[in-house]
Amino acid sequence: MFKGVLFDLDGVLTDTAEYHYQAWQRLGKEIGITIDRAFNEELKGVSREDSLKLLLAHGGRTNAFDSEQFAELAQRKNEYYVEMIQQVGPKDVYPGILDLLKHLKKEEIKISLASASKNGPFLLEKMALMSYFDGIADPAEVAKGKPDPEIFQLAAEKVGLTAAECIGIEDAKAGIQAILASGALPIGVGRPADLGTDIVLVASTKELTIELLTSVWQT
Ligand code: B16
Ligand code: MG
Repeated sequence: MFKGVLFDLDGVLTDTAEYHYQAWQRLGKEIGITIDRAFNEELKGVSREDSLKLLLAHGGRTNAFDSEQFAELAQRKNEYYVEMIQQVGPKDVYPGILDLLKHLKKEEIKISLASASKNGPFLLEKMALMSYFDGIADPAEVAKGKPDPEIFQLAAEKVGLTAAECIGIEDAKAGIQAILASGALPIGVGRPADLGTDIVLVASTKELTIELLTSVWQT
């Protein structure tokens, strides 16, 4: 039986992936770069700085900004994002998540956060989910973000486990690659068109029951 579940946040616990998209779109517009949802899939799970690099490359502006301007752009995007997440509350937790967390707690399965977001702890507090988490991997502590496995390995470590003893849940391509590389067992939330067909996917977090996790672990 798995001993821990490593949760991504944006796009798994709640819909903040949409706010990241809107914040990048707003910043992009200001510097003349248009992004659509297809391109946004490339940004999901990717750190703020790496996302900005991808955005600039997408607009053909890779070397257009010096390091100070780059930092200002990253900060500006975060300000737009932080403005939007002020309203997030317990009502915004995705369907099925609270039940899953409660069941995992009851079964004494460790719960850890493996989010690339530096706003993760703030959001857990806002959604009243903090008390369910036994550990949080701080993205500032990892040298390489998703798709590198480090954040999932750290999340497992934070609860005294190895990644191989855990299930990882993700909505992003980069995140699924990170889970696979960490040795944890992935479950994806999303569409095969975005996430591929080689791992178990659910279309909605409603399907993320402890029974499903157990059956995926046993197959
Ligand atoms: P921040 P996750 C990721 O969170 C988001 O998917 C990604 O869009 C974002 O750029 C990244 O966090 C960094 O977030 O700017 O708030 O530090 O999906 O890994 O929970
Ligand atoms: Mg995500």
